[in-house]
Parts: sequence; structure tokens; C-alpha cells
Amino acid sequence: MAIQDIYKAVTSFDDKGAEALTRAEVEAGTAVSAILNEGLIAPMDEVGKQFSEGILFVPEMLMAAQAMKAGLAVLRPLLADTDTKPRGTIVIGTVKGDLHDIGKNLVSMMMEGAGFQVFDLGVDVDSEAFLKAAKENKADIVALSALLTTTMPSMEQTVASLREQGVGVKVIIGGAPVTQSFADKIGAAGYGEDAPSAVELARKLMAG
Ligand code: B1M
Repeated sequence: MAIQDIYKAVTSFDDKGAEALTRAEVEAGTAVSAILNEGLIAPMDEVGKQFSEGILFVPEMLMAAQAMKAGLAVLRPLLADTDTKPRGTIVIGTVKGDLHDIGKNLVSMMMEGAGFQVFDLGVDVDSEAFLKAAKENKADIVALSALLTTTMPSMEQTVASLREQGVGVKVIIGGAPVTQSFADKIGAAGYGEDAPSAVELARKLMAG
């Protein structure tokens, strides 16, 4: 039994295995941070890379994310007791008027897998709710998803509202109809084409 077995369980979409192996590794006394970084986060980086290269597709990414989450559920209560600090805090949601959540959930899970603390507000989230959650949770990043051209203006409204209220968070956006030029136009800090690039972007923004 080794951390590499957890890594393999995630990359082979085995949620029961990921959970059982994570539990066994914890019981064996392995450092929680090592299990998290090498057993659960590292395989998601690999899955994200293979997705970008066209080797894996959305269903596989979702299955790997589920396996990662099964392992993460074992670690979550222990993380607060260790020196494992989250990489940053993210408030995420699908914007007002929009009920699509598969891509947003994927981004949310990958962010969690990458070591961020994630507050997922769900779908049809208005700018006030993003504002409130960003303040309450001292978010570093607010992540907005939209799948409809008709709901893209909700992104603009949310960016404007966060700016008007002086909440010093960085806003990142994504979703099928969204583009980098739209992100530039509305003053978002960045655009992620897919879940792995959203994670990469969030990491860069946290690095300054
Ligand atoms: Co809807 N729908 N839908 N739909 N739906 C689309 C988006 C559409 C393109 C279909 C079409 O006409 N070809 C079209 C939008 C047209 C447009 O505006 N340009 C459309 C429409 C019109 C509608 C309704 C209006 C239909 C109707 O009722 N007449 C309605 C709207 C409801 C509403 O939201 N108010 C509607 C409803 C639905 C369902 C409820 C049936 C269902 C959603 C179920 C759910 O999400 N729980 C649904 C679905 C499934 C789709 C399609 C088929 C698939 C979307 C999806 O989940 N893709 C979609 C057509 C399509 O895309 N092929 C369609 C998989 C997902 C993993 O990809 O969400 O793009 P995606 O996420 C990607 C990236 O975009 C990115 O990362 C993910 C991958 O790594 N990403 C981010 C997403 N969010 C990000 C945030 C980031 C960064 C990256 O940073 C913050």
C-alpha cells in the first residue's frame, strides 16, 4: 500500500478504491498533506493535462474528479487539524438566469482537487449573492460560469457590482459562449477555456 495506489485509483476512476486507500494511508500514519498533494491533487493535474491534450474527455474528467472527491472526503475533517493551508479561497457559481451546472461543477471539483477552499453557490446566482459570499468568506477569487449568451450580461453586472462595492477579489469567468475578449471587455481578471485552464489561471492569480 502506498500513496501511488491512491494516485492510480483516481486516474482509473475508482472512487471506492480512492476512499479505502486514503483511509488506509491515514490509518498508517502518513502525513495528510502528502496524501492530499501526491495522492489526490497530482493525479488531477495529470488528468487535466491529458484533457488538454485530447487524450481524456469530459466524462473521464468527471469520473476522476468523483474519485478524487471520495478521497478528499476522508481527509477533509483532518485538514483543519494540520498545517495544510488552502491555496486560496474561491467563491464559484453559475450566474443569474442560468441553470447549467455540469461545467461549473467540474471547475469547482478541480479547484478543490488543486487545494483551493471552494464555496459553491450553485446555479442562478445573482450579483448580490456573489458579493455577500465573497465578503463573508474573504474570497481571493470569484469564479463565474455561464452557458447561455443571454446570461453573459449577468457576468458583467457581477464584475461591476464587486468593483463598485470595493471588494478586492479577482473575478475569473468561463463557459461555452465566453471568450477572452469578453473577459477583457467586462474587466474580469481572466478567462478559463476549460476546468484545467481555470485551475491554472487561479494558481497564477494567487501567485500574484
Ligand atoms: Co442547455 N443550452 N439550455 N441545457 N445545454 C446549451 C448551452 C446550448 C448551447 C444548446 C444548443 O442550443 N446547442 C444552448 C445555448 C445557446 C446559447 O445561448 N448560445 C442551450 C439552451 C438554449 C438551453 C435552454 C434555453 C433550452 C430551452 O429551455 N429552450 C435552457 C436554459 C435553461 C437555463 O439555464 N435557464 C437549457 C437547459 C438545459 C438543461 C437543463 C436541459 C441541461 C443542463 C443540465 C445541467 O447543467 N444540470 C442543458 C444542457 C445539458 C446543455 C448542453 C447540451 C450541454 C452543456 C454541458 O453540460 N456541457 C449544451 C450544449 C453543448 O454545450 N453542447 C446546452 C458539458 C460541460 C462539461 O461543458 O458547461 O461548457 P461546459 O463547461 C466547460 C467549459 O465551458 C468550461 O469548463 C468546462 C469543461 O472543462 N467552463 C468554465 C464552464 N464554466 C466555467 C467557469 C470557469 C472556467 C471554465 O471559470 C470560472
